[in-house]
Amino acid sequence: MSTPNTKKVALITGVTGQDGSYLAEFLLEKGYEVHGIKRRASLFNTERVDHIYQDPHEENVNFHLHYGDLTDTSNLTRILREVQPDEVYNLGAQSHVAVSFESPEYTADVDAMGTLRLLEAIRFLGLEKKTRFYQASTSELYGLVQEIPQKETTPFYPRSPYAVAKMYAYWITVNYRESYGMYACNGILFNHESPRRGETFVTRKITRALANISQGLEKCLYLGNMDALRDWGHAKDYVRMQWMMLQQDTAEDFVIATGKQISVREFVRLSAKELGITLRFEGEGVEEVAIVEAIEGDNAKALNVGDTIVRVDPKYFRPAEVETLLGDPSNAKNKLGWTPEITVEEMCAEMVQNDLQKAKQHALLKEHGFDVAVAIES
Ligand code: NDP
Ligand code: GDR
Repeated sequence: MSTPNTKKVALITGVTGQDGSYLAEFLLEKGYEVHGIKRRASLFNTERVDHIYQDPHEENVNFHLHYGDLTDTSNLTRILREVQPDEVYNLGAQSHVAVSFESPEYTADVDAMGTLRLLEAIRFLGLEKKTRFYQASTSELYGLVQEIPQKETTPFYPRSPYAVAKMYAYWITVNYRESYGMYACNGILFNHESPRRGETFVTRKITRALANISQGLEKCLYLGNMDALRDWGHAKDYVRMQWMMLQQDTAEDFVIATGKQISVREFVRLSAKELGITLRFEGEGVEEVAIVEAIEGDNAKALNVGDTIVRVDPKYFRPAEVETLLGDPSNAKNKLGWTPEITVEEMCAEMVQNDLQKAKQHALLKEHGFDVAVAIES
């Protein structure tokens, strides 16, 4: 006779992404049975979760992957029916703000309608009293900011197709909570990064490019708006909070942030410092450059004092920019006891060291005659 499953069951959309991978790890450690939805791709796309993969032929498997897509209602409904989750974390999204200007309709389909499809499938299956729902909302909702710092009550003013789509998702989550008594809530998360951050988001683009440049694999890093200010935290701290939000007596929306902000330029400076490089910034606007002023240690062996290693390329400017974001996490602190544990400096150092190790491996292969291509377009 088979024993009934007493473990809590979670379903994560976007499990192959940065947050999905950390959340899956976190929930497995808590003893959950974790199901994730992955998209079909022509190449393997499970790199971030390969280390927690469990062979389905083994016994006591707690991590399961299902093919699926947020644009596919019947697929989502079938997975929900099979999995019968206690908790759904909707992290799947076309999550790149700049790309949303290129693919606005697709972004709306996945980020806005995808959220509705999931909520409606939960309701259709009669799971609305059993299944708790977390929606990955975003500080991009504040866009053209109406108040500093931003908190749960600050009015929204989205500035991209991504943010507008996420605004629909935010309100449909609130609406299903109020209409059907579902435990459904929004985490309004400010930017959070890690060594697993996608390579085209600005922090990872910086740490990766500077590491490559330090080893002679690239010549120059091209950026857009270096004046942009962000409140950057670490993804590990933020997924913990996603789980906490689903463990309360009543569902509520929370801002998750560090309460500190720095500019993109400052993040470049911090990353360079971790490599032993002191940078001098010169010029303004599209003429701005960063020049190597001093080198310490032996990490930046491919560089010389006077080299220009950062320039501006206007192609990275956005049609509408979000210039400044700074969150007020006091509600999360007071009601849930959550505070971030990792500072932006520590996070930056971790990201640089991770990319430096990869760059050194590439450089070594190159030195020994192996032709390794380093993708640099971002
Ligand atoms: P990532 O871009 O790293 O991950 C996004 C995930 O969504 C990936 O697993 C991706 O799959 C998946 N996905 C994309 N399109 C679809 C689709 N059509 N159907 C199903 N899955 C899809 O994002 P993050 O992990 O950084 O962010 C997680 C969530 O939190 C996102 O919703 C994002 O918008 C939101 N958010 C992120 C913040 C941040 O700073 N990181 C801040 C605030 C909100 P694949 O791997 O195949 O591409
Ligand atoms: P963001 O993150 O748009 O805040 O969205 P991103 O790292 O892409 O940009 C942050 C800021 O840096 C400026 N910037 C550049 N950005 C990129 N990507 N590439 C560049 O070359 C560059 N140069 C300057 C941008 O203009 C911007 O001001 C992230 C995503 O994770 C969203 O899914 C999430 O909702 C928000 O954070 C909170």
